[in-house]
Amino acid sequence: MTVSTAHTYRTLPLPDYKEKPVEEMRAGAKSFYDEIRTRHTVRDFSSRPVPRDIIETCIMAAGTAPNGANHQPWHFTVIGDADIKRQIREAAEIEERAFYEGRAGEEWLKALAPLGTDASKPFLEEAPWLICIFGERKSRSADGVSRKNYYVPESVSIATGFLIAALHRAGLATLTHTPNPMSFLNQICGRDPHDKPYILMVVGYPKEGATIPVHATEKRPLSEIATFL
Ligand code: IYR
Repeated sequence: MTVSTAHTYRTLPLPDYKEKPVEEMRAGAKSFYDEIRTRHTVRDFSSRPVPRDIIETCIMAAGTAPNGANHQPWHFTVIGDADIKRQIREAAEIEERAFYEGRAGEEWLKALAPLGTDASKPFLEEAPWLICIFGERKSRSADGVSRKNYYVPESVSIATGFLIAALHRAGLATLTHTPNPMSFLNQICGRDPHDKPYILMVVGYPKEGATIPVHATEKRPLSEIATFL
């Protein structure tokens, strides 16, 4: 079988890598850790507005994530409109009620007990921005031809990590919300039924007096999460 490649393979010199002295590397690693460890998932959001351009820049950061075949199989639908947020809250709470009233099963509900979550999701209306993150199972190449995407869950998850880190760096709080199932988001966001909603990211300032569960601050030690061979 002959495989024809639509694109020629071209290269350019690594454009922006700059080696750092080891001490600077160490300091860089430490300062990133010190910054990211101050990120906490927040569930009490203020309704104070957040400028749209900050969200746009954070999404551009997410869009640089490594991904399958560089198809960039993601789409971020950003919702600031109060009416659409209300629709999302209503639809999400229907699913959440079914979840907490039994669909989750006993073991799952027991695992969630230390987080204190329940079916009520006021933050879906209170936070200034909701970002619905979709994975595109198919997309279009530059010449408009439909093509399959690869490693969609991995790509979307990595981009989501970048997005959370970018929003945190900007000084914003986030909640990685996952109503289950969340296919109602395709309809509300006007996305193709092939697109899969992965996460509904809630973004804004924490409400004054916001709290977090102690359980969420208990991080496993390095010796447990890493093995060096
Ligand atoms: N989607 C539900 C339940 C939930 C599930 C897990 I796993 C969490 O870490 C947190 C919540 C909700 O948002 O309440």
